Amino acid sequence: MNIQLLAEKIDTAAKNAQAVAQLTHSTPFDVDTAYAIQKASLERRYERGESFIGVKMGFTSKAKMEQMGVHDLIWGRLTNKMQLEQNGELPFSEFIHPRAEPEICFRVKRQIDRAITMEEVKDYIDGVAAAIEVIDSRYQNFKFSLEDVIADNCSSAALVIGDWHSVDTALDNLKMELIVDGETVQSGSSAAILSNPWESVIAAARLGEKYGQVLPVGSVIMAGAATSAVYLKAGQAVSTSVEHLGNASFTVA
Ligand code: OOG
Ligand code: MG
Repeated sequence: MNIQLLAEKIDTAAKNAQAVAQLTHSTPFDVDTAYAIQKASLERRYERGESFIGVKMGFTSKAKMEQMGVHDLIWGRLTNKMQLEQNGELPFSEFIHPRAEPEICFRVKRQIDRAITMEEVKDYIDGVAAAIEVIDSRYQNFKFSLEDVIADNCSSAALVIGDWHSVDTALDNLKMELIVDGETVQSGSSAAILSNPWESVIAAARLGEKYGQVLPVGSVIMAGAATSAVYLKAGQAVSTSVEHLGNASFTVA
């Protein structure tokens, strides 16, 4: 199997906003190979000048697992090109079928290069924030297997992060809403994220160690959506409101 060729295929689909058939339909591969394809596709982005800014965790809530029919924790890589400014614009034409979901984001204070425990996790993080993740599967009809979504960098497409708050903010049961044009379209609790979003940081450290992805100082960890994701349309105003953490917002251009 040619990992570089598969990486090129999925990277080109993302770059040109052109959906492709699931890679495993023509070339079956396992989860470790899927992460190797993800890594190789990200190398292509880095060669174009993008830089790594952190990781996103996926399928950390039941709502997401059920919506997408995939039941394993996954992780993908985020780059600076994906990050929108707070109240910035998402250029709709650069995506295939983008969806938004409400998340919580963590900022790394001390380099994470190994698995960490719940007792020490706050030594490694210096901020938490409300965030929105925009996902955009490069596969037709937004349908994929576990291996295909991992190879596709877990549908990572864009993100916006709100103001940073203290790590002492309790995160275990915060109301989280996704609001489109002033209407609440999704509502849930941060408890839906692995019972407690801090568990996502621990999972990110464990998977980072396993797959050789260091999280440098200042990088971010997106904890995964608490609710289902919602399709976007040009012209919409989108925001997430998280109890005690404020908002993150963008408009769809
Ligand atoms: C995969 C990404 C899942 C999350 O927060 O659970 C994810 C997808 O749903 O396309 O980002
Ligand atoms: Mg997500």
